[in-house]
Amino acid sequence: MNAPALDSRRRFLNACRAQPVDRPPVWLMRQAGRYMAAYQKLRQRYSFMDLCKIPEAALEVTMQPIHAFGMDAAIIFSDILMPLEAMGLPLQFTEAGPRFEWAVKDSSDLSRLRVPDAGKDLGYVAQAMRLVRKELGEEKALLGFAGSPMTLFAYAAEGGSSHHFNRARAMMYSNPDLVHALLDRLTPLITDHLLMQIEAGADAVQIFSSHADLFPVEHYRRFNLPYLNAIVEAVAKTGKPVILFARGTWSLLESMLESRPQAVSADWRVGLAEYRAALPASVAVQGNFDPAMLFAAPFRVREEMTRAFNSLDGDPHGLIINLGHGVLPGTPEENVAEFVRAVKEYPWKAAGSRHETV
Ligand code: 1CP
Repeated sequence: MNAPALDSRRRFLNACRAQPVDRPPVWLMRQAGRYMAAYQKLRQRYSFMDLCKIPEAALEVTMQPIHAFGMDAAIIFSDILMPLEAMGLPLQFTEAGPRFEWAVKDSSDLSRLRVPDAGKDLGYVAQAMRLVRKELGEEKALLGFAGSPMTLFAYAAEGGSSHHFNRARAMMYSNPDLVHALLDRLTPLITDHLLMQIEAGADAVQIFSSHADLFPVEHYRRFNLPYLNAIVEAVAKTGKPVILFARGTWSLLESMLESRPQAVSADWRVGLAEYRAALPASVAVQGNFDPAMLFAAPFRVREEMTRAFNSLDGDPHGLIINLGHGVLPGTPEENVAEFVRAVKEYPWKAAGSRHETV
């Protein structure tokens, strides 16, 4: 017997809490953005920063993929780097990625940073969130997000985007006190930013430890874990689920679980069935298809996804379907449509309780 159909919001929240669902919810990291023609069109009129800071523009971009593809959840259009800009690091988004006017290199740079007020300096995110909440209605889920302390530190130390974050990695050895001092400044701001988004209507939040795989696990434990734990603990008091993303998920899994997220967002290197077997039954897994898969023909996308769902015995429990990282620029929109349809049309098993791993 099939479980009664749920609305997207209930389905998403049940999935985060590993409670019964009719099918897993589906959304994609970076579901709004450069691969969409509608986004490109808006970008001719607005800079990326304007799209983030003008609430009506952020509303429009946030809704574009929902209208086009019908995901179960929307994610507010913004960027993890906005809190750094609010701290006084002027930010530009160039063809080569984000660039700050200056980088944090020593303690005198640290003293140049402002102590922002999330409500005031990032208030445009909350305003956009309220607009999206209204437009989405009661039946779709809305996600807020932030970068993890270590991720924001890495961008601040590097002065922008980087392949290997060599300067950030070096600083962890050469000046750990400075790193901790910056993390101490970032943590309350990230916490307030997430709490503000929840107050403005987010049903859940995702924290991105995007480049965690570049750092030794020991450094994740020293320079991310305690700060992340404080953030997750503060969010937990609101009762809203936290989804924790880290690239390099499999090697970080034990440490990630120590932060007690409701869901772990996994990259694509290890299969969903392995994650399900490795995670406690109360923790959901989100993911984890290779973004490059979306460059194959639609029938291959469907085939790959069906194979992965079969490997889970069609059991939808504790599962949020997503990519293992963001949608890549140049991805055919038709394949994003197929990705969402493949989840909706798969013959999922009736809701039951997830098997305990032994
Ligand atoms: O139009 C443009 O050229 C801007 C491209 C763009 C977009 C669409 C950037 C610059 N950021 C975003 C939006 C964005 N960024 C969202 C929006 C909501 C959605 O997912 O639909 C989110 C959640 C992010 C998060 C983000 N920004 C992360 C974490 C996720 C990840 O990819 O690991 C990171 C690392 C960033 C930094 C950033 N901002 C922009 C780019 C291209 C990058 C990453 C790459 C780099 O370091 O060069």
